[in-house]
Amino acid sequence: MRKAKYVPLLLLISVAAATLFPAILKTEPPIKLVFAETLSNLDEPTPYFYRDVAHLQSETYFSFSIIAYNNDVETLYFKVTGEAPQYTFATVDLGPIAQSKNSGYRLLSNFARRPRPNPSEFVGGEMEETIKLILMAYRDSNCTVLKWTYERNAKVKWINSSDPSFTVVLNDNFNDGQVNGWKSKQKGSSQEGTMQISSEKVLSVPYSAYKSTWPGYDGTYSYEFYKQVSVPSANKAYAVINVLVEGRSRDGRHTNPDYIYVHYGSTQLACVGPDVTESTWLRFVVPLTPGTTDILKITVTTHYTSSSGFGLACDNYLDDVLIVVK
Ligand SMILES: [Ca+2]
Repeated sequence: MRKAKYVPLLLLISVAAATLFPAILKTEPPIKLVFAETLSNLDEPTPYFYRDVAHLQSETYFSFSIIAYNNDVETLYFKVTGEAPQYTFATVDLGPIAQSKNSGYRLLSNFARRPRPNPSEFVGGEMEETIKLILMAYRDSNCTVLKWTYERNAKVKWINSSDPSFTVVLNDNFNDGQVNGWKSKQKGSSQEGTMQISSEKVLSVPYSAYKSTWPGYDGTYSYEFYKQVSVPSANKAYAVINVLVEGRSRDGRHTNPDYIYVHYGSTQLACVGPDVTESTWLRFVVPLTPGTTDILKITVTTHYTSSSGFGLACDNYLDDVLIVVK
């Protein structure tokens, strides 16, 4: 009974506060863009993306997973591009987003490219640069009447894991034919298995760690590939993880890997998707907390399908997992 008395009073205070102090309410911009890769720090003004220059080709490509928001009162037509010294950005058409809706996760695949930075320009094996993503909202489907522009900066933190400033504390390249404690299981299941060794797809010859996954049913399921790691005390620590996913096909049907996430413990450090690029090595670089021991985990969420009762698996490969500290 006493509780019931207090509820209207609290409501009244909330309404009064909103009426008297509208400035304290968080105001949303008419349109905005967030990086899905950094969902854990969405409200940070400049989210960080990490890249490792070691063993990169002469040109490197960037893919971003974003969500675009339309907080306006009419449907708008969205485009996104970017700008930064040394970078070349594509302009991607995101299509219409209705009022008060968002685009959902969108993968800007190979959205930006940049010549490989020269490691001699790095200080202590690190280098930082700022990129700007520009979201544009138009009133018409031909994108001629621009209504809003929203800019969002992000930092790209480059490391050179081969730099003598860094100490390599883990190097799982699987080249001795051992899986080095990497395990796998279906998300939510207690049935744990070990990964296997493969020579089919490798980043460093002759072997990678591998797991073929098939849940037994058509539908969307997630599988986790993980290992407990110890990060020694240091000023900074990074993990570099290379992943290749490939869904199998038959009779025109295809099992489609959709998202890849990286977690350290319960913290999500990276997310790419939907419809992640298949059959190519994707490199994730994430910061770890020095002086901690926890589970380093890669999660792959896949749309599984079958044909004539034949389950089409997803093949998941892992190679050259590094942890470096300085
Ligand atoms: Ca290898």
